[in-house]
Amino acid sequence: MQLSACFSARVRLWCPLFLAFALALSGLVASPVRAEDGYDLWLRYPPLAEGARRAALPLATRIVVEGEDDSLRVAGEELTRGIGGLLQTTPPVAPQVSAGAIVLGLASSPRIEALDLPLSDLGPEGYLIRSVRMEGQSVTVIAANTGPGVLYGAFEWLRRMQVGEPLTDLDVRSTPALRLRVLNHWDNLNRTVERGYAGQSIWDWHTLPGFTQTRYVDYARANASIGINGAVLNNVNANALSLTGPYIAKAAALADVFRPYGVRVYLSARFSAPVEIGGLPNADPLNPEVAAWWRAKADEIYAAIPDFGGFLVKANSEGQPGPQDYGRTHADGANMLADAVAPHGGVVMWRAFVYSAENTTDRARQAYEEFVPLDGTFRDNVLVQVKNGPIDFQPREPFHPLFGAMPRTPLMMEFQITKEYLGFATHLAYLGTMYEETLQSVTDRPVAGSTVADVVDGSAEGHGLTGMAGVANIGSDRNWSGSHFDQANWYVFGRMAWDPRADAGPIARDWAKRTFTPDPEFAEPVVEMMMGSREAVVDYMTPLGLHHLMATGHHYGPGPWVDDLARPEWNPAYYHRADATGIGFDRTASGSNAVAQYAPTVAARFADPDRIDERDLLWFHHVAWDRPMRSGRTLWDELVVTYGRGVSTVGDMRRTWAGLEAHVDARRFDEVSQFLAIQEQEAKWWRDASVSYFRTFADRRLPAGEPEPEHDLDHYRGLSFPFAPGNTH
Ligand code: GCW
Repeated sequence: MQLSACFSARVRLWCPLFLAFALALSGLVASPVRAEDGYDLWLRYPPLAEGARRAALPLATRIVVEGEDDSLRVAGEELTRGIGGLLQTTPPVAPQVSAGAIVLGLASSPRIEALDLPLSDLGPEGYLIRSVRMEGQSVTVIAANTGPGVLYGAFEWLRRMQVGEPLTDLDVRSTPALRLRVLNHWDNLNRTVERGYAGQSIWDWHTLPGFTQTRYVDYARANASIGINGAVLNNVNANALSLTGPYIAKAAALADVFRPYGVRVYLSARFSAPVEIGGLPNADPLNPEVAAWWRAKADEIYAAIPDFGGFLVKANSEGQPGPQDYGRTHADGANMLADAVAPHGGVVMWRAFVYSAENTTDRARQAYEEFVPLDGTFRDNVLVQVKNGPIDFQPREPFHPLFGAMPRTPLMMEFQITKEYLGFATHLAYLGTMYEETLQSVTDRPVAGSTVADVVDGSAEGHGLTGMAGVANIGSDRNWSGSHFDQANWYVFGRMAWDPRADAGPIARDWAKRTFTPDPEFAEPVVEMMMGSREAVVDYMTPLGLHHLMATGHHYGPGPWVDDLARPEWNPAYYHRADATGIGFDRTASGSNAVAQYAPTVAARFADPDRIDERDLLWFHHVAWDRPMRSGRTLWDELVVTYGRGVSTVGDMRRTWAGLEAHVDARRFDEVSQFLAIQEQEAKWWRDASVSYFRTFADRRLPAGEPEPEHDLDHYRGLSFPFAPGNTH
């Protein structure tokens, strides 16, 4: 096409495109702004508004990196990248201090020592950011005892700049409350991800160790930016091959990429590996040959990965092998592995998510019954990893009764970031409120007023070894998490692992500002939407303490009617116990008495239907359909109204988002809009199916104004989704 042709009317429409293309090719104009696809997560560095940019320029004139250290180097790189984007200028990296320099340094470096800063009690990962005079110049010092500490400080400085917080007169210090802040990837070696909704596994095992994608670096950057310092690479339903030489080499290649970012590699260990890949006749933890095999295996791993973190183990749970196969206890198994990694400084994270096919007691009681008698018998380098609630990552559970009940054992929190039970990646549910609810729950154990956070951070029971695990929602999708808003759940997990007393709201605000725009006209409504979003899911899926009502296997959609599965506790009907008299699981003294596993004060509140928070009512009580609720409605009416409230909240969320189009790039705006539309449909499906089903027991009318379900119960029961994602069994 000739340029002159552009002036003819016939081709006018195509010409702007052609001109842009031609100019871009000839280098006359910058290439168009890259479409926002979510890849950059919260580490987006678009230019600040002009006023803010000008105010910040004198505070970022150069970067001084004090010391030879890989973490300092990448901290400098991140500042260069961040300042380059936000302030549209590239500060030189130079050794001389000048006004407005940012000085990154280790406590041990002479120029930092000369400042006499209070660094000694920052520990290995804390940092200090201070506006000081150094060699006669006003500078910002970011200092720590280790490289990762400095990197965390650099990310905090960038965060402040992104969200528009002051950067002058700084005196910021922060230390993580927990030592292990780890992601658990439930990733299989064939790249499927158990309960993963974001594409394939991020780990391309086939091309490792020869090829390490830049995505691995960006993964490590993202983790470091929120303080995550560990990654368990493979599924807890583990394949023993992960522990063979070739796979150790692959894990080592990842560890090399992650090391500058302070992220250590861990592996899930299959308990029967000595049999499967070691050729031993059994995996009995008290068999000296088995213990020797694990010691040699640990030595082999540490030779390849000197800072290997240790093992995560799911044993004697849902068909996984374990010490009980040989009549031994969880402690026997954990201690044997702990002895293998102890000489190298490693840990064992032994999961308490156990329930047994033979045991007919209430599933909610089983972990407590198996683990409490073992308190005090675990090695010093073992943590027992406990899910937030006693069943299984439900939209709402009361806190797990093990918290506070094993004072001589470090208990590590396990949250699920991937939304197995909260609408997969399509439903918008910010989990910060759920994490906060659990962490701030009062256990009244070991002392009155103790909270779950006090137990997890070791302060209540005097443990130095502490941690929090999050089941990752990360995959090969361009936006990492399967949806833009699910990135917030990765983000808030990291932030709460650093500070388990943090509130969910400010973290949501930070995330929204960094991920989209700091403009409060966008951020405020979005934060409000996020803060109510998980409650909406609870309302439309499992209101008032109901739980485990999802369809079988994949857990996609409602299946409250399922009652024919092999094991009783796999059936939703086992959990809701609806009948002509009422609904709910009696876990008081007249029922399973699981309530007695809590501290007496807490148990007394949960056991009293008049005192318990109604959000947990049907978790602990079988309640008559006509029981009056605090609203004045009967239970049946309240149930139906609550389901409906969940659906209408999603409608509100859609309207909120629709009003924010001007603030968001087209692609992300549209993708979120489409997911919200799916969520509204599926919320209604949940509500309609559940109401249709439970009314067969309640045999009562719907409360006035509540619409009839769209279809009859048979319709909902007949739906089937054989290929719903995340179900890799
Ligand atoms: O929530 C259940 C999941 C399983 C998972 C198990 C666990 C890894 O449905 O897929 O297996 O929990 O936590 O071990």
